[in-house]
Amino acid sequence: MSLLSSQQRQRYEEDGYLIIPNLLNDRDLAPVRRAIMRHVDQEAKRLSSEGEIKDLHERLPFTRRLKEVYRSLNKRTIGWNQEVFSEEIYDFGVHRAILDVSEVLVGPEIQFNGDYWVRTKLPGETVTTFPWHQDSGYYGDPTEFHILSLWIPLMDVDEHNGCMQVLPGSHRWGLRPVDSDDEGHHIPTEDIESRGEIVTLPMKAGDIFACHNLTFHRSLMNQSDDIRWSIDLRYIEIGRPLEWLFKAGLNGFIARSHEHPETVDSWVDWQAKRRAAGVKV
Ligand SMILES: O=C(O)CCC(=O)C(=O)O
Repeated sequence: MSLLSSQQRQRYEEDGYLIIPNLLNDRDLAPVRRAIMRHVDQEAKRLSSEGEIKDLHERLPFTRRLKEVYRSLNKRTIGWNQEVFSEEIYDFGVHRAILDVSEVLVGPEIQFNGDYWVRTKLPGETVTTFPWHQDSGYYGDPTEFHILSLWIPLMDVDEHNGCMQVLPGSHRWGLRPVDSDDEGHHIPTEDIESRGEIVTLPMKAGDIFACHNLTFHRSLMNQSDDIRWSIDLRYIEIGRPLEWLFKAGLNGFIARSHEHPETVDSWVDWQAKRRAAGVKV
């Protein structure tokens, strides 16, 4: 039986997004949190050995440690990709429930496109407060085809700690022109808010926000005291061109194929593909 009802699939097609409640549990999310904490620990140790910070803040929890490690530094990042490249992320990318959802929305032949990001959304930070955008607005030309983005919070999110907002149906507006702001965000050149109704998306850890690559969405500022962690994954049909990601060292892997199951990539295969793109793994 499919994980999504035909009504949910229809809603995704009509609105360009779908909230899938309660798809994952804490055990599913734990390995992603572990990969993140490992990198936070490496960052703290590196900064300490370079004399940039005095305290490793080792006792602080997932929701606080990076904030304290970065407190005195002017560190800014829109997210982590290679930093958390690991078997945990591979396993999460091929998580059965995630691939079952992707199969309903993308089709049975699925690539994980490598453009995944852990968002280190620190309190009050502007660089991780993403203004209205279509994911394709970041890609430029080569995205005439459907890319499914799955945005997965690692904690409960609401308006206070920086949840997502969406303009339903905006995936039917085509790819709108963009400009860059001072933070490197790609922002629309027109007033797109006046064209649609803003829907705010509070979510629980374990819920998934599925979003079409042309759907306008944004994330609110994190006004809480804790870090708002999330991960976003992207899936496309096998056979769609991915050279533009390969050039950026963000190549992915074949995640599921009913037609040619022998072509599905293992963790070792994915590492080899990243190496072939010139990335140190
Ligand atoms: O995580 C966020 O705050 C926003 C991420 C986002 O908009 C995206 O990945 O397209």
